[in-house]
Amino acid sequence: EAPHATHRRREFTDNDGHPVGYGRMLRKEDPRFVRGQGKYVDDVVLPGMLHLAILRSPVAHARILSIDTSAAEAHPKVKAVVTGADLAKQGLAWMPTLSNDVQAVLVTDKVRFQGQEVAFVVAEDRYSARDALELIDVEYDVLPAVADVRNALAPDAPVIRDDLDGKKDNHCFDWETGDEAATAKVFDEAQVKVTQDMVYPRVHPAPMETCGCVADFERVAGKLTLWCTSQAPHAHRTLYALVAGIPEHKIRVISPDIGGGFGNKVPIYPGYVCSVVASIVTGKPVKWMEDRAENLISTGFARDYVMRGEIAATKDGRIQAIRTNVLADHGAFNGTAAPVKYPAGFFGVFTGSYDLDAAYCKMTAVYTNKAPGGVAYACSFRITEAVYLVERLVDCLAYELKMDPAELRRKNFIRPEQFPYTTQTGWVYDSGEYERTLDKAMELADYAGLRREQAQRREHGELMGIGMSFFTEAVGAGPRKDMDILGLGMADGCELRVHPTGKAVVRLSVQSQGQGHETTFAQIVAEELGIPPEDIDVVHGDTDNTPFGLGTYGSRSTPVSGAAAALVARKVRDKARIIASGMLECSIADLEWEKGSFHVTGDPTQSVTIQDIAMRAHGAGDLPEGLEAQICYNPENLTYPFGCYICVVDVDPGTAVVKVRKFVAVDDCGTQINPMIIEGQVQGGCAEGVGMALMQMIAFDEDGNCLSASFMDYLIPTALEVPHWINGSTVTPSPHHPIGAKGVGESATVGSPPAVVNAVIDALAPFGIRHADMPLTPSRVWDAMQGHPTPS
Ligand code: MCN
Ligand code: CUM
Repeated sequence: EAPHATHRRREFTDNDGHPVGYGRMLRKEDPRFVRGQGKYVDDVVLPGMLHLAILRSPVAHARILSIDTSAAEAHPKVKAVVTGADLAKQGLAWMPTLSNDVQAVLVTDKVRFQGQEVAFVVAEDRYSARDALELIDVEYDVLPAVADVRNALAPDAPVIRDDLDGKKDNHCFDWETGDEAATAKVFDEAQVKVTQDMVYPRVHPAPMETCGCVADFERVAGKLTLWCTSQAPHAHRTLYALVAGIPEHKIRVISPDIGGGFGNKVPIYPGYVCSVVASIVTGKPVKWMEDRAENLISTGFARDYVMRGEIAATKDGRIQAIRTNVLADHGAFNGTAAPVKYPAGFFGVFTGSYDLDAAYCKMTAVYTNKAPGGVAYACSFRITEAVYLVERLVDCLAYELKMDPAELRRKNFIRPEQFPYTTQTGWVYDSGEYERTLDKAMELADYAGLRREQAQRREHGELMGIGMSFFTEAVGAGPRKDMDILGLGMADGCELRVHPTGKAVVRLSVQSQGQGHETTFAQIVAEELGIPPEDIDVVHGDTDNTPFGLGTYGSRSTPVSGAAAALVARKVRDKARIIASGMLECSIADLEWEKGSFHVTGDPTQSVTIQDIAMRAHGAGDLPEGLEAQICYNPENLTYPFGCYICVVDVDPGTAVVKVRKFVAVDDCGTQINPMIIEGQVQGGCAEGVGMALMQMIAFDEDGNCLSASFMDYLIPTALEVPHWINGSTVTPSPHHPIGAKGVGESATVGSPPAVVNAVIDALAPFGIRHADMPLTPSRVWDAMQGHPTPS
């Protein structure tokens, strides 16, 4: 019996009795969340803390003639009132956006969207700060607004960005991908061509917690601490250093618990910068928290693409090419969050899951008098729009060919032996077994049975619809050679330290907003080291205590940071092996690893556990270092998760109300770390998809007034609008990811809207309708049933 055999490894199992680390483990963070013990930004209260409130423009487009702040300054509890002119004196009136544009922190010349930041007040309490906003007198010279993207390039359209040198129109950028000539040739010769215009309306992530921060600038130390609702604390810190000129080591960004991000918390908003300025000016900590209306009208929107899609095929349904022309509404400032080389995000994956001969996209992006942002809302960098386009087009083609949409998809899938597969727009899909996933979804939904039921119901005038979507996503940006945000390469660091008693701490550069990282990252390390997940602490969201990395969005945490966590654990295991060889007095080559312990090959009794090794690593003697490691992981490629969704709806013929009756989601995100969390992610995303497809739109009137500034108008789906979800999965590991995992956090928001819309259109087949635009509210569905095109 070896000296350490008394510490025999115990068999760690999860709640269902599965061995650690991967499996359905309950979330470690939930005990604090369900008890109301989460610590969010608004829970931060510092001695002497002041409160900031922002005055926002009531109109969408206007020159500022004058601002009178004297009455506000005279308010007894007001400490400071700051306007754009004040910021301009410090060179802080404008800040860079994530897309190399500039955005006004506070208006200096003119207002460019309703809700834009005009001035701020700092006061002793939140109420006084808000009261004092009423005392500021602003004279606006109102200008005509560009509220409809289709009018943005009209010759007489007012020029929104006259701040940009020589700007004479509202053109933002052009972008194209694919081979125009080759695609035109396929279209010229094709037997069947279908063209469909469609709009992906502007929507909003609307997380439960709005955006906000507490800025605390300590004058003596010259150090800024910023508690902030940030999905990317490290990237934000660097940008503050570059913009505000505060040395980077004197900035600490802390993202505490985040009450949902969904992309809303990727950009840097003027409110954060104002708070930093306010703390510097007053010498006190300053808190700013948006209210719901501010969040909905002024922060990162999503989508807003007007698309024309064309699909070419043979008569028997072989899809040959897809062509698309997009008019993209970027609002008043281009704040798109995507790697800088990708101004249209990853929209290039509009070729979907199909093996095409050619593809081409031409895009024109324009400025309008609407809030900036772009790409936020569980979008995988514009893949939502791409997947919607292709999955609607395929259904339109099925409609014209009178083919079953499921069979049309099956016929055109990229086949397993074609992976790695380079698409006609240059993306290299890593792995996929699409037909298996399709089969599983059809089986779970009883697709054949549903079609039979539908035929019977139609005989009685009932409107039942079955919709399918099959999506492929590209998630996990970098690699850093191709992908950066404002020069910061998209890679992630990770540090792992095993304490003497065998407990561990892993430090991440990504930031959870509800995805359960405290659980799943512990599980990744547990799987590699055999330390139980409950013994592994996950630290994130504090730039002073975590390694540099680009943060959580585009479902990149698992593909990038998850890989880093696995590799850093393997690095620690390699060190442990050296120590074990000393303890067991054998050569390294003679050691075998079994989760949690090393033993001498051929003699399992000669073994040491990872806990024994940890103690030894910190013990007396001449060992050079403890049991810890750090790495930075730069991914080789993106990962390409995929899935098949089937939605069943009933449309009330009398009221045009759509009821989602059944929804099957089969996802393939490669190796699964925690299937329970994956299901939760998918169910949440499907609910968002139902919201977008049926209920949600950030709408504007012709003067650019936002009509969706509250949850009375911007409808969030509740338990009443969503069905009981049926989840399934297949597992096709990523060949280049160390544990074969792909991202999943945005899959369902991407994949579900077309499934819902396809189902509604299928239900309306008796009316001869091929398309109607989201959101398919009762009035829009009713219009469609009367043969009227939907307004958009
Ligand atoms: N996971 C897993 N096995 C896999 C893939 C993922 O167990 N093969 C787990 C992960 O370990 C993680 C979760 O699923 O706990 C999501 O992982 P991943 O797909 O890597 O996505 P991220 O963690 O990077 O999360 C970002 C993604 C995005 S971009 C948006 S937007 C979104 C989403 O996550 N915002 C969310 N899901 C959200 N869920 C909540 N509750 N709140 C948000 O704001
Ligand atoms: Cu695009 S929403 Mo998410 O990437 O944070």
